[in-house]
Amino acid sequence: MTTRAEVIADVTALVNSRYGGDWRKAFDAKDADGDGRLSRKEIVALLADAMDLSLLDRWAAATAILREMDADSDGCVSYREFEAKMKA
Ligand SMILES: [Ca+2]
Repeated sequence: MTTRAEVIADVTALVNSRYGGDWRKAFDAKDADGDGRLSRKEIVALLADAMDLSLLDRWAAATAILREMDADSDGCVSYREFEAKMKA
């Protein structure tokens, strides 16, 4: 199992190393369809870059992230939701 702290630590490391610490840039890069929200599939792609996990574990972690971050329950994570949780 992947803990929330591990996910945040690894995603933060990715944002720092690849996007110069710019969360907005990282979010936009992973928002593949450009709708301003990260879908489960887009979150899985983000985790694939950030962490060395099996596909199954990536999906489980993405589901946990959605459950926690998706404040308005639209099935996606908005930048506001993403930033609020990740940078907390
Ligand atoms: Ca999207």
